[in-house]
Amino acid sequence: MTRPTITAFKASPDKGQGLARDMRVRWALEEVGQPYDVRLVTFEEMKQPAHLALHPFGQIPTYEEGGLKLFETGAIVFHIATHHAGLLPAEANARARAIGWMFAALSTVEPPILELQTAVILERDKPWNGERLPLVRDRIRVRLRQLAARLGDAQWLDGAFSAGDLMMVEVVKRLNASGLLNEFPAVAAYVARAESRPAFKRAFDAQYAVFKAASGG
Ligand code: GTB
Repeated sequence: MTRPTITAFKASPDKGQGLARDMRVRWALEEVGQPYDVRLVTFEEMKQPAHLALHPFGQIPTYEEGGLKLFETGAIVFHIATHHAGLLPAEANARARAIGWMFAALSTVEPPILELQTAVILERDKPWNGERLPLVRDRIRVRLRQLAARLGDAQWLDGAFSAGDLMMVEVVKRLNASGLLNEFPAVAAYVARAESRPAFKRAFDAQYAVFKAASGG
């Protein structure tokens, strides 16, 4: 594989806490042992034609590899997982199920979590926010309860760690600040287990180094 280049925030609003979505791509690349380059972009640059040619919605991350230009973390992680060993099982049915978990993370579990972020950050001054927040939190609880039930005593969602777990953990760990994960110890332990993987740590450290360098540290 040609060495890929991804984009990430020059100044991530999370101050390097690994919440921006380039973490998903960095982590996948670290899991499969593929070195990569990072081009940092400002919010202004993300809305300029050069970046919009890579990402029609003016967001990060993007992924360039030879002639391939990709956006959307689901597509990028899937591409990495299909071109390297380590993130998807070889057996066809197990592979299909792992891909299913990637979709479940992005289309079933992530939407209410994004709603919560919207409610907390963008809608906090609305007069109806006090009524909306508990509804959204309950919608997330439903998903976390179902996820905990499926995990049971297992380490990962379906056999060995896969791109499905990577995506699910990336989605669920955005709840860290909400306190909701504490209500579901099996899910919290699942996230902690994933975060203790050496590849996760390398990815986290790499994106944190961007914040440290920018803040003079
Ligand atoms: N569905 C797309 C994908 O999965 O690739 C979503 C991409 C996306 O939302 N990108 C965000 C972005 O570029 C960064 S990750 N936003 C800028 C814009 O839309 O103008 C979202 C994000 C941003 C900041 C934090 N944070 O600071 O905690 C967490 C997550």
